Amino acid sequence: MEKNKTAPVQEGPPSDNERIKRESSYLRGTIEESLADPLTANITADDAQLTKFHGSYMQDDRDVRNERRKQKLEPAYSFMVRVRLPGGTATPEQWLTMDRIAHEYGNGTLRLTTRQTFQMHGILKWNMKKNMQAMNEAMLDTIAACGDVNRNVMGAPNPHESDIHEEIQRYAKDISEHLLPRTKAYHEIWLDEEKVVDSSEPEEVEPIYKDVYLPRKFKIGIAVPPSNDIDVFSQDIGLIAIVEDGSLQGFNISVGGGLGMTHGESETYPQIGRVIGFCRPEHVIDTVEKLLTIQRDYGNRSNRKNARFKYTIDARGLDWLKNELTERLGWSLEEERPYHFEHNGDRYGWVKGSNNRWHLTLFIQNGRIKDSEDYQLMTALREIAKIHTGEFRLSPNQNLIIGNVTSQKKKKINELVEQYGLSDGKRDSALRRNAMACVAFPTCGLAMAESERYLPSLIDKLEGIVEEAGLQDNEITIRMTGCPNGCARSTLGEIGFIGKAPGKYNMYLGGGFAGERLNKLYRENIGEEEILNTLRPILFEYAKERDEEEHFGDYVIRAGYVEAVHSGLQFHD
Ligand code: SRM
Ligand code: SF4
Repeated sequence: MEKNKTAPVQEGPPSDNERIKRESSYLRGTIEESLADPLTANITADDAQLTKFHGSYMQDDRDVRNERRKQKLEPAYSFMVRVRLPGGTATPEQWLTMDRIAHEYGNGTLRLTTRQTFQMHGILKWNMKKNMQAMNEAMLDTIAACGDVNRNVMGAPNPHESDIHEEIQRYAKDISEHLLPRTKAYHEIWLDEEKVVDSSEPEEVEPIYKDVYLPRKFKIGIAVPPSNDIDVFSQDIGLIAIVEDGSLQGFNISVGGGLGMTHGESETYPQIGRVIGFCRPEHVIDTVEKLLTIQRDYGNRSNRKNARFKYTIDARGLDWLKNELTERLGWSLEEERPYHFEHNGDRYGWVKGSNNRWHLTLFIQNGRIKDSEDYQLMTALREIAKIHTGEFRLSPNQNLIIGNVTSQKKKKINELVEQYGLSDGKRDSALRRNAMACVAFPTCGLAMAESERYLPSLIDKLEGIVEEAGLQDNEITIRMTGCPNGCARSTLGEIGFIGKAPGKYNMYLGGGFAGERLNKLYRENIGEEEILNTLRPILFEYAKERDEEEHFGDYVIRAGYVEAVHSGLQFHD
C-alpha cells in the first residue's frame, strides 16, 4: 500500500441535491402538492429527494416494470417507509401497530433492517398520511430515518448486561433526538399540524444543520464489547462503550467508517472506522455534535459519491480531524481505552439478564416478517406481542429479541414459540444464522442482482458442502448485497457477495469475524455454479488446515487466498 495514499478532495459546483435542500424551505418543498396530485401515484423528482428526510422513499415494483412499460402504464409506484427507532427498541403496542398498518397500508410484511428498525413497503401515496398518523399515535416517527442527516442511532441490544443495555439505549435515544432536524415540516405535511412560519435565519430554524443539512447521510452506533453486533467500524461515528466493574466509564470514539462504493470506480471504497480517543459519558453528545458539524462544513457537496465523512477524513488526515475537533470542543479527547471484540453476530436463545428478566433472541431470516403456508412468523409475533409486557428489540443482524420477560410470562411465550415453531437459531445451521442479505429486488431501485430472495437457496447448497467438510458447527459470516452500496455490510463478511448483474456476484473473502477488517475481492462476476466450485475446495482445506479456533476470514489470509485489508485505501489494491 502507498503510505501517503489519501482520498481525493473534489471541488466543483454544488450537486443538484444541494439546490433542492437549500430551496426546500426546510424540507417542505412541494411535497403536499405532490401528494395531492391525483394524476399519478408518483411525486416530483425534487420531492422524492426531500421525502427521504421524512423517512420515506418513492419506489416502483421492479418485478412488473417491463410489463407495465409494454402496456404503456406508469411504473407501479409506492413508498417504502423507514421508522426512526433508536437502539431498535419497540413496545408490544408499537409492534402491534406496525403489524396492523403493514396489512392495512403496506404489502402485509415488515422488514427488520440492518440498522435495527422497521421498514414497510408498498404504501400508495394516497395512504401515506394515514399511515404516518397511525405511527404517530403509537409514538413512532420516521423523521430523519433517511436523507442527508444523522440516521437511526444504533445501540447494542445485548441482553446479558441488562443494566448497561438500558444505559446504552438511553444514549442512543438522546443522541438521536439531539441530532434531529428541528424544522416542523414533518408535522405539517404528515400530521396536518398548523403551518409554522419559519424564520429566514438558518441558525434559528436548524441550529445544527443550517439550511443545507449534511452533504450526505450520517450514521452513529454504540457497541458494548465483547460484542460488535452493531458493526461499530462501519459507522461514521462509532462509540465503543468502556465498562469497568459493571459501570459505564465512557466511550472510545471511532470515526470515518462507511461501506458504500461503486463498481469500477476506485475513488469510492468501503472504509473501516479509526479510534481517535475516549470521552466521558457527559461529553458524548457534544463530541458527536461537533464531529457532525465538521462533516457539515468540510464534506464534499459537489460529488455525492465522495461525500461521506470517511472521504472528508481520508482527504485531510486524522490529525487534522483531531485538531478541528479540539478547537470546536475547547478540550481534547483522552487516550483511547483498551477494548476487545469477539464477534459481530447475535447470540440466540434464552438468556437471563442481570435484572433477573429473561431475553429470547429469535433468528429471523434476512429480517423479513411475514406469514407463509408453512411458517406463520408474523402471526406468531403478533400473538406474542398481545401478551408480552417487556419490549421488542430489533438486532443489527436483522434478528429479534423478545426482551425483559418475567419468569411467569416466559412459560407462555415459550408455548407460543413452540406452537409456531419459531427459530431460536439452534435448529438452523451455523452458516445460516450468521448470514445476512439486503432487500434488493423487487423494491430497491439500485439492485443489480437478487439478495434477500436468493441468499437462502444459496445457503441450502453451501450447507451441503460445509456438512461434508465437517464444518456444520462452525460460525462463518456470509453477507450478500444486491449492489455495492453494502446495506447488509457485505464488505465486512468473512465471505461477501456483491451483485453485479442478474445472477452474477463479486465474491470477497477475508473479513474479520468481529467486524474489525474488510474483506477483499477474490472472484469477479460469477454465478452460482462457480461460487460453489470456488468455495468448496477452500472450505475443505480450511476444515483440514485451520489452527484451533481460527476463523475462516483469518484462515483465507494466512493461506494466501487474499491479502488482509485494514484500511479502505487498500481495498482496490
Ligand atoms: Fe442502505 C441506499 C436499504 C442499511 C448503504 N439502502 C438504500 C436504499 C434506500 C436504496 C435507494 O437509495 O434507493 C435501499 C432501500 C431498499 C428497499 O427496498 O428497502 C436501502 N439500507 C437498506 C436496508 C433496509 C437494508 C436491509 O436489508 O436492512 C438498511 C436500512 C438501514 C436503516 O434502518 O436505516 C440499509 N445501507 C445500510 C447500510 C448498513 C448500515 O448502515 O449499517 C449501509 C452501509 C453502511 C454505510 O452507510 O456506509 C447502507 N444504502 C447504502 C448506500 C451507500 C451509501 C454510500 O456511502 O455510498 C445507499 C445508496 C446511497 O446512499 O446513495 C443505500
Ligand atoms: Fe439496494 Fe444495493 Fe442496498 Fe441492496 S445494497 S438494498 S441492492 S442499495
